[in-house]
Formats: sequence, C-alpha cells, structure tokens
Amino acid sequence: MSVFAAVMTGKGTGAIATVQVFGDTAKAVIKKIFKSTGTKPPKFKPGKILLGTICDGTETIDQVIIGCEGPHSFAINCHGNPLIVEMIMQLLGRHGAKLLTAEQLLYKILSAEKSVNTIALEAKLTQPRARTIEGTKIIANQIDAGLSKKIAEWLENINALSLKQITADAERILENSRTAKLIIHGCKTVIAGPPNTGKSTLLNYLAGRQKAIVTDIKGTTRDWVSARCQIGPLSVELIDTAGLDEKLAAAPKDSIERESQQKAAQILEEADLVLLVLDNSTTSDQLDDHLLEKIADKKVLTVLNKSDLPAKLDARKLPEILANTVQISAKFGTGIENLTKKIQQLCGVADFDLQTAVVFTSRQENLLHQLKKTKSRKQAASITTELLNGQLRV
Ligand SMILES: Nc1nc2c(ncn2[C@@H]2O[C@H](COP(=O)(O)OP(=O)(O)OP(=O)(O)O)[C@@H](O)[C@H]2O)c(=O)[nH]1
Ligand SMILES: [Mg+2]
Repeated sequence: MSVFAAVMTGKGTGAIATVQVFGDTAKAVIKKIFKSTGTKPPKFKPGKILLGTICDGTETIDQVIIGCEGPHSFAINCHGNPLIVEMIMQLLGRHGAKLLTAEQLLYKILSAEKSVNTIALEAKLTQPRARTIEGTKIIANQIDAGLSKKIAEWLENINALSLKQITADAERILENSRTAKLIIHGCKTVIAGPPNTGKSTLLNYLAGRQKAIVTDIKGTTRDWVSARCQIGPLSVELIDTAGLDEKLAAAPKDSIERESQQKAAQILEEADLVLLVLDNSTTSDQLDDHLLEKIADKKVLTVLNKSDLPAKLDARKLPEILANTVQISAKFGTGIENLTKKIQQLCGVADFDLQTAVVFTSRQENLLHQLKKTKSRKQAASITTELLNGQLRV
C-alpha cells in the first residue's frame, strides 16, 4: 500500500500548478481531501475530470480540477500560487503520501508500465529537459528508431558481426552524441577577444536587447554577461567576457582587472564554441599567445567585426586555428545570417539527422565507451542487453 505525490509544474508562480498523486491507495487519499462541487458523490473513473475543492478538515485550501488519469493516477490542477501548492503537498504528506520530485514520480509511473525498456524510460525522463524542439525529437526517436533500432540490430546479428564493426558503430554513435548533446542541452558559446573589438555589441545584437554595456573605452566589460538565443536547432547560451589582455591579466593581485581576466579565462575553458571577435578596422597585432593557447582545442569561429569601416586587418596572416572567419558589423547587423550559418556548420548541426542513433544519458554513454573497448562478442552482447534493460538511475 503506497501513495506518492509530486509537483509536476515548474517552480515559481504560474497560472495553474499540477500536483500528481500516484499509487495503489491514491484514490483513497484523494477521497479524504477532495470535496466535489454538486450534490452527488464524485466518481473517480479514468478519463473523468472533477471540479471541487481541496479541504483540510473544515478549511478550504483551493478550488481545483482533478483529472482521473488512471485507476491509480490523479492530477490535481490547482491555482499556481506556490503557497497553495505547498499547502496541498503538506496535506497529502499528512495523509501518508511520500513526497517526491517530479522526476522521481515520473519514474515510478513509467516503471509501473512493465513493457517499457530502460531507453524509453530515460527518454521520457530526459525529454522535458531538452532545450529545443529538435532536442526533444532526437530523444523521442531513440525509443523506436535510433539507439533502440541499433541495439536490436546488434543483438540479432551478434554472431555475424565482427568486433571491429561493433567498435566502429559505438565510436560513430559517441561522435554523433556529442553533436546531439549541443542540440539537446544547448551550446555554451563564449564571445572572446581583445578589448574594444565589439564583443558586447555582438551579444546585444544576437540577444535582441541591450544586455551588455557598450562604450568605446577598452575594458568596459569586467563581469561576464550572458543571454540566450536560438540559432537553428541550437539553444545558444552566449557569454560575453572581459577582453583577454596579457597586461590586464598581470594586474596586481585582487584587482578588478585581474579577477575579471581570471573569470574570463575560466569561462573560456568550459566553452563548447568560441566566437573570437577581432576588429577588422585595425592593423595592430590584436592577439596575444595567452588567448590563442586558451582556445587551441576549441571550436573557434573568428568574427571580423566592424566591416562597415575600411578594412585594415589581413585575414591571411591569422594563425591556422583562426582560419574559419566571417565578416560582420555587429553595430549595423550586417553579415549576421552568414555568422549563424557558420555557427551551425561548425557545431555539425546544419544537416544533423534527428533519427540518428545517439546516447543521451551518462549511463548510456558509459556503456557505449565500454562497448567501444569490448574484447569479445559475448561481452558485447551483455553490454548491449544492459543498455536496453539495465537499472535506471534517477
Ligand atoms: N563602426 C563600428 N563600431 C562598432 C562595431 N561594433 C562595436 N563597435 C564600437 O566599438 C566600441 C567597443 O564596443 P564594445 O561592444 O563595447 O566592445 P567590447 O569588445 O565589448 O569591449 P570590452 O568590453 O572593453 O572588451 C563601441 O564604441 C562600439 O559602438 C561595428 O560593427 N562597427
Ligand atoms: Mg564588452
């Protein structure tokens, strides 16, 4: 005999919130706290919607609509004030419900469906966290196509497949998963470059609003500023940092300059993509080795800004790592379409097939790494079976 409850809607104030109650005694608990509108006693039949109030003894907490989603599953749709939601959760707790997170409850509900395999469970749990529609599609496609199909193929042909083929398959899936990850979870894009090149102007343009302060004084941005924008199937988190400068980095310890240089360098390390902004209208040597070192192993797009002014920078003299260039004027918004196209190409999402087999949880990823190193078909079959039916971690 058990009953579980969780708030399924996001934190904070909303118009409506949903509290899900699930378990073999869920109906009995709901009956104790719900008074239906009208004279007849409520019929908790699956598929029915009931209007009434949630009451704590004689005290009314809120007028609600209860959706009877199954014999053991009920959705209490109440007003979105977090205080009301909290009171309903406390009341359910006092009536014996174990209070869970939305994810934990979803796991309980899904695991009750005996026919669902682990990949399908993980897909349903991960889908709500995807940042783009394309991301949700990639995950959904792994249930019947993508990864599940690949696993079925492996298991069916395990004796005919060579280990070389299996490891090559695993490697390709891991490679595609890195691209899928950017679409599912977003792409951390750092706008870096020397001071005064137009980094903040670019952030403001892409974000569609004045997020960062723009001036013609070098070193205007000290603290980092971030904004989100959508570029094709990518949800891009843009981070504008202080212009990296060796002299500023050597400023006295605890000075604002030094702190902001250190923070900028740290943010740069975590970047999926770097937009290195240079001023196309100056000849001076804008780059220092310090910056080039930091971006050596990153995806880098060199943005030659201020293209509205006479060009003085010779792009052919740029180091190899900065060879992928695009000309824009962040101030006037020219060349931006080209910039977004190049970002998608560089991230490999321009023509990414959403049906491709990918892994989308750390459990799956670990197993794929094991599969890549497998030494026998027997081991490969066992890893593959584990991938499909292994224990879920929530
Ligand atoms: N002509 C022209 N000026 C630009 C362009 N983009 C930025 N600027 C100007 O360049 C100056 C510096 O711009 P910011 O966006 O503050 O530069 P930043 O790289 O963020 O500078 P720091 O934060 O100091 O590192 C400002 O006067 C901008 O108006 C452009 O495309 N064309
Ligand atoms: Mg700035």
